[in-house]
Amino acid sequence: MTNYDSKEYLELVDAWWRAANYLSVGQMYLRDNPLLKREISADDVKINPIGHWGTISGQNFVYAHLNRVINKYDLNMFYIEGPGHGGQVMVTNSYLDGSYTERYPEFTQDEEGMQKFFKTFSFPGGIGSHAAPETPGSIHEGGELGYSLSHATGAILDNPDVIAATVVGDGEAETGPLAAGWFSNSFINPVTDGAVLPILYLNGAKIANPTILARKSNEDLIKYFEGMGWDPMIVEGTDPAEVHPQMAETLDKAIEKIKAIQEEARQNPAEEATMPAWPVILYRTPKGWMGPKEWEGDNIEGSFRAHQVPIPVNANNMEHVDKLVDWLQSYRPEELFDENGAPVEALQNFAPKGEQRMAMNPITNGGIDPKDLDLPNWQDYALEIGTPGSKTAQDMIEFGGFARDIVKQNPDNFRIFGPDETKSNRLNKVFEATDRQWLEPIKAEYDEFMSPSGRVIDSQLSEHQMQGFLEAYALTGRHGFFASYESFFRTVDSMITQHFKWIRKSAKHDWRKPYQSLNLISSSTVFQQDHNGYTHQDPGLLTHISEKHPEYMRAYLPADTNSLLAVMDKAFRSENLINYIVTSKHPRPQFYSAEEAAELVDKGYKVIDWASTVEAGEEPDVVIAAAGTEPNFEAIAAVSYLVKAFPELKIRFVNVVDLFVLRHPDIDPRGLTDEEFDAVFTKDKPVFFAFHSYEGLLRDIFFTRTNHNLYPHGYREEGEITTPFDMRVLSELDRFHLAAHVADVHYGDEAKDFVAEMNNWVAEHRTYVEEYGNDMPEVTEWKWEDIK
Ligand SMILES: Cc1ncc(C[n+]2csc(CCOP(=O)(O)OP(=O)(O)O)c2C)c(N)n1
Repeated sequence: MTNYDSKEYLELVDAWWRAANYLSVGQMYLRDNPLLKREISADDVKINPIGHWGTISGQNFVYAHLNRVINKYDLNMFYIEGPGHGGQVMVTNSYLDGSYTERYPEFTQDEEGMQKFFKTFSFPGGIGSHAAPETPGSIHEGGELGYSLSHATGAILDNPDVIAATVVGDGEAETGPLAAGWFSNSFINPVTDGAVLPILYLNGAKIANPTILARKSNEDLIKYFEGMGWDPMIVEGTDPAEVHPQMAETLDKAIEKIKAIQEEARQNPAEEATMPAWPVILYRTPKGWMGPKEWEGDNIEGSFRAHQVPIPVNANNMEHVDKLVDWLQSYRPEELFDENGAPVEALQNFAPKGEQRMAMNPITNGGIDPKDLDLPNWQDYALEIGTPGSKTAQDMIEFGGFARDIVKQNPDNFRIFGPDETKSNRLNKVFEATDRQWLEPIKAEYDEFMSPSGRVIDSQLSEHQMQGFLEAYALTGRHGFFASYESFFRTVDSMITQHFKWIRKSAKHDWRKPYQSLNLISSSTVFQQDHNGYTHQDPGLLTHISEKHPEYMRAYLPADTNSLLAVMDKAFRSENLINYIVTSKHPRPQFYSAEEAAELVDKGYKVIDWASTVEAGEEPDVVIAAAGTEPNFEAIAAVSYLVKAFPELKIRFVNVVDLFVLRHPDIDPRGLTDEEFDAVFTKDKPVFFAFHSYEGLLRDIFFTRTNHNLYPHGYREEGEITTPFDMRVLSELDRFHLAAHVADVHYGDEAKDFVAEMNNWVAEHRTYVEEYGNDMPEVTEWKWEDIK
């Protein structure tokens, strides 16, 4: 029987740590001579050593100790590297336990493999310097700091046996998202979810500054964490001989506490769970621990100066190479690697086995038991349209019915996230099937739909947390969506970018399994902000995502309920995408039948015959196009004014749902060919495009097409607290401006009476809203009438 608590076992932990440190320093500086078997020369050293030493040895120490508790307690554990810039941590540890070689067979566990392994790190054609998608065992890049706790939590939801060991940098802990991340414990159910074990790594410094938390006393840190409901446990010191037993005892205590919490909670149903005080380890060791102590009189160990490459040795500067050699030899590599360069047997035995190696845990590669969603038929929720526009409904309310039944049919792998907005975004029907998961006390007389167990997590006002939860939930093989206000999606546009980069890079590795798509629903949009105004208006995320690689990005602008349902069905069935859906939650006329919606989503656009006056195959005088709910509504109303005044005008009306299919195939492989595009938008006829977002995106699309005769009517950065219709008038996206513009361009002076009439309506509208604070009957009572 192994005695995991013996001095000998801790010596093994120490040997593992030294081996990981040796490999990490080698990766930073060396391109050859990995075991220093011959005298080191400039050819052996990299010209540009790259790496972040400061975080590495301290994390290697944690990793070694986590291996110990995995062995001791037979754990299902994986590693999240908050300060992911310490890329060597995960690659060297996975190289040591053999998993790196299993993923990348050319990096053998011998001298030749080690040489390649050193050279490849942060080297052209090699691997990145972070815990990147190519890193076995990683679901978290850690390049953009702040999301480690959000990702850890998203991963362990509905994975009751898993522990996410999560190293949080003390610099990282100063970011808004990470500070918000400590509240994750309000949402983890000890019965049905796993556990997050945060290890706050107080190494004292960032790139060039001390860290705030590290300068606080242990007493203050304990108050801080206890106040947030955690059970803080301290590990600190500078002498490994003292810190090893401390870390071992503390991790034992933490693991035993997690097990005790779960065991006790699991005596009862999840609905009766209460919020436990989960352990958090406050781990205080010096930055750059056990590396160079000082350089030319300045402290390195313990200082910000340890952050990157701590001593100036490179192929062009070999003056102090002896210091590098001393540093590498200080780990006593001869005890760690055999003559051929393989880890010695004792280390191989120490490594956890199979999928218990953190780098091989299936949760980190597509999930433990990924299942497709069991989706109800979206058409069962579709509205009967009758005469287009005759019926009014709220798209998000109707979609809520579909989402409710998805929840019912997928009780443990579908979740809905939001920053306090599920109700505001009108997903009320979801609460017929489930509650909000919330482990804080519930006050029945004040609260609504709250329970320790539920499929909705929306009780923390943090877009970062919700985005991070969903990202990790999807990265670990589950499904869901995050619904938020359009303008505040901008607070996480950088996270969306990072996620896109992750799936894009992952797709290049055969061993990486595909991911569920990330479904982001943007409601409460720019054109209906009558009680919030300008601060709540920003449709610019569409432009932001349009700049990313098209294979991974979708922008959907469903104009009504049926289109939204068809879009969501497609989104839920997709893989490896970011589906960004912009939709309305307000009462709106409904235009498209389920059949039309299916075609709109399948092809991405459709010429709408009932709103066109030109026959199929005939050349129109003008094309009127729309993308988005209000743009579609206003453009259709504009058609009705034009048809009455100019019955001979040949109008082609087009609705666009999948915006990016309009792009040229040179830019987007899914884009329409020139022939297809011209067949809809013509080669030269004026195109009036009512558009939900900034007009530059449309101009960009048309720039690559033959037809440059584009008149975009999009959001013109004119915001106000005003009526819904006035919001459109301010950007000249309304029916009157649109119709006047079409007539003026096509008929010129001949249309001046009509243009004057439209301008009068705009003037009347202005007087009316300023008098009554409401939209005028000409607008509110307008109904589509058959034009055929
Ligand atoms: C959001 C974000 N802002 C800034 C940076 C640049 N940066 C990289 S490392 C670092 C310091 C990190 O300190 P800490 O989290 O304590 O990590 P460690 O000391 O363990 O390296 C900074 C500011 C970043 N990567 N992400």
